Amino acid sequence: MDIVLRAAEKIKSMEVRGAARIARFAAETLRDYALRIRWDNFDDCMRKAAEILLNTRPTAVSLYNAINYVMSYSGESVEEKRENLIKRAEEFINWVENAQKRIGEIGEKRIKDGYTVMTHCNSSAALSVIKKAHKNGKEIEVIATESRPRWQGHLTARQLRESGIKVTLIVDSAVRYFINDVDCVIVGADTIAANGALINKIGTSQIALAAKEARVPFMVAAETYKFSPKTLFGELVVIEERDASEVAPKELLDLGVTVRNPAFDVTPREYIDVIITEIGAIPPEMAYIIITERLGYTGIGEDEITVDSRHFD
Ligand code: RI2
Repeated sequence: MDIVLRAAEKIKSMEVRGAARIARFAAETLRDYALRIRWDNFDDCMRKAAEILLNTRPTAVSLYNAINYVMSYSGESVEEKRENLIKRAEEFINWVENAQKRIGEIGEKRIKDGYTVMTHCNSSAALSVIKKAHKNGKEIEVIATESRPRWQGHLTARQLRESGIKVTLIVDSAVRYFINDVDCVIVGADTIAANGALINKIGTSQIALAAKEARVPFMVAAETYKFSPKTLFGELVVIEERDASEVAPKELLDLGVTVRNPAFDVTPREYIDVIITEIGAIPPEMAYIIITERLGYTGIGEDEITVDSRHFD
C-alpha cells in the first residue's frame, strides 16, 4: 500500500498537480498497485487504494472519473481482474494523451494570427491550444496571470517561453487593466458541471466577468473526463479550501487574522463562449449530453450513478 500512500501524498501536497495530471497519475498508481497484489482479496485491496486516492483533492472530477474508469474492471479470477484493470488504466492514460493533442488541434483554429491570448493558472489543455497555434506559424502573444497563492502562472510563463512564445506575466488583480489588449481568454477546467458551469482555479470567474464586460471571447479547454456525472442530479462541486499558510505569514496568523484560501471558483455558463473538447468545440449547454452520451452515465432515478463500460481512445 506504500506506493498508494506516497502517490496520495504527492497529489495532496500538489507535487503532482493539474486536473489531467492527477487523473493520469491516479490511473498509473492503480495499475502499478494492481501488479503488486499477491493476495486473493484483490477487490478489497483495489477498493481501498481507490478510496485513498479519491480522498486527496476534492474538486477536480478528472480524478473521480479516472478512478471510476479504472475500477470498472471485470473478470472471474484475480489474474483476469488484474489484466482487465491494467488494460483499463492504459486506456485512460491514452485517453489523456490523445485528448490533449486533439484539443490543441481543434482549439488552435480559434486563435488567429496576431492574437494576444490571456490565460490563468497552468492548464495543460489550454497550453496545448496556444502551443499548437504557435507551431502552426501564428504570431501570438500570451498574457499569463501569476495565479496566487501557488504561482502556477510562473510554470505557464516558463513553458511558453521554452516553446518560443512571447509572454507577459501580470498579477491576478491586473486582469481588468489589460483585458482590452486581449483578443481571447483561454483557461482549463478542473470540473464542468452538468449545467455547463466551469470550476477552475480561483480567479477564473473574475476573468470571465472582465472578459464579458469587454466583449472578449472566453474559451475553456477541457477533456471530456473533466465533465462531472456527480452533478447530473444537482450535487454541488466541493470547492477545496487549502491551508492558510499558503496565503499569510505566521505572524499574521498568530495575531488571529482569519484567512480563507479557496483553490477554485465557479464561472456560470453564461460567461463561457465555447468549450474545446477532444470531440469538438461545444457550447456549455451541451455539458449534459457529454456526461450522458459520451461518458455513458445513465443512472437517472437510481441511488447510485452507474457507468457503462464503453472504451475511449
Ligand atoms: P489541466 C489546475 O488545478 C488548474 O486549476 C488548471 O486550470 C486545471 O487544474 C486544469 O489543468 P491545480 O491542480 O488538466 O493547479 O488542463 O489546483 O492541466
